Amino acid sequence: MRTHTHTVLWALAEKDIQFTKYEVDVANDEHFSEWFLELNPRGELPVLQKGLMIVPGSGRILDFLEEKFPASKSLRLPLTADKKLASLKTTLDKLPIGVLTVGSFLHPNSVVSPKSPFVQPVRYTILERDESVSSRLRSYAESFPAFSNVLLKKAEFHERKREVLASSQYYASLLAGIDDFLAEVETLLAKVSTTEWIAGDSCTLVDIGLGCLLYRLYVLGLEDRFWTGGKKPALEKYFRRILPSDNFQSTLPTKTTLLKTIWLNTPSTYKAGIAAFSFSSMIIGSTLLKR
Ligand SMILES: N[C@@H](CCC(=O)N[C@@H](CS)C(=O)NCC(=O)O)C(=O)O
Repeated sequence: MRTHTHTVLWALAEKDIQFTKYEVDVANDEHFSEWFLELNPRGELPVLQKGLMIVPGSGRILDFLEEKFPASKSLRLPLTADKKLASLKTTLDKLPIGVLTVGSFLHPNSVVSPKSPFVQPVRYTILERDESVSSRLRSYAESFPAFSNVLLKKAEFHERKREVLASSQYYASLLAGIDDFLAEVETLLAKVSTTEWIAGDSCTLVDIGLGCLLYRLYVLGLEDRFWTGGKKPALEKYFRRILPSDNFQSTLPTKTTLLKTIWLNTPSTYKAGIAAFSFSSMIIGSTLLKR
């Protein structure tokens, strides 16, 4: 589940807006195909289409939903909310979640217990795909000249990103930056320990951004690094409260989807290993039956 898409799905659930979901096949670069680039030349998810309106980018989609569905529950911060919450939201929108994800695969020592679907073979495939993304972007730039500027800029970004991320020092400073941010969140949450959500009794866009960030850190296996074991008790309690809530749960991939993601992202060498393993257990099974 991609974090920016996750925020939009959660907002749609909170606002009870009906929609049809189209899952873009990122593993096969469908987000760099011509039809998708027509919707969002940046080749990024999510994109929302309503009639003739095309809205790319989670921030713009969330604003659009607030504006165009005034009858649905508002997710805006109440006017009386602590001013620090608005600046928290601005920081949340800027956090480099994709960079953090790839960094956690390159520097696995900070990771304690990665969750599904980020199991080892999938991490391997994502890293491999990330390594070749800039050269793929350069060839798409040639195939689709109308989008070449933005695709070439993206290619440069990914090259720089890999260079910087190779340094464990850089990655450590990224984690430290996130830790500082979460420490600020901890202070705010500790002040409002009696309310269900960060700005009172109703879910807001800050909760959605924060909840999706915490969920991503959790599936990457970074919760021990940041909040469990008494490191940030108010944050831990907040995340535990969000996780089972109905609207949040409705946005999570089902077990079948997760298994499909894992299978599609598992290199064939691993698959051969799994097949060989099941074949040998079948033989053992039939030998036992004969006895
Ligand atoms: N600013 C955009 C960022 C979206 C974004 O980075 N999406 C990621 C998935 S969470 C993506 O599409 N990555 C593919 C790529 O950048 O090539 C937003 O808020 O929606």
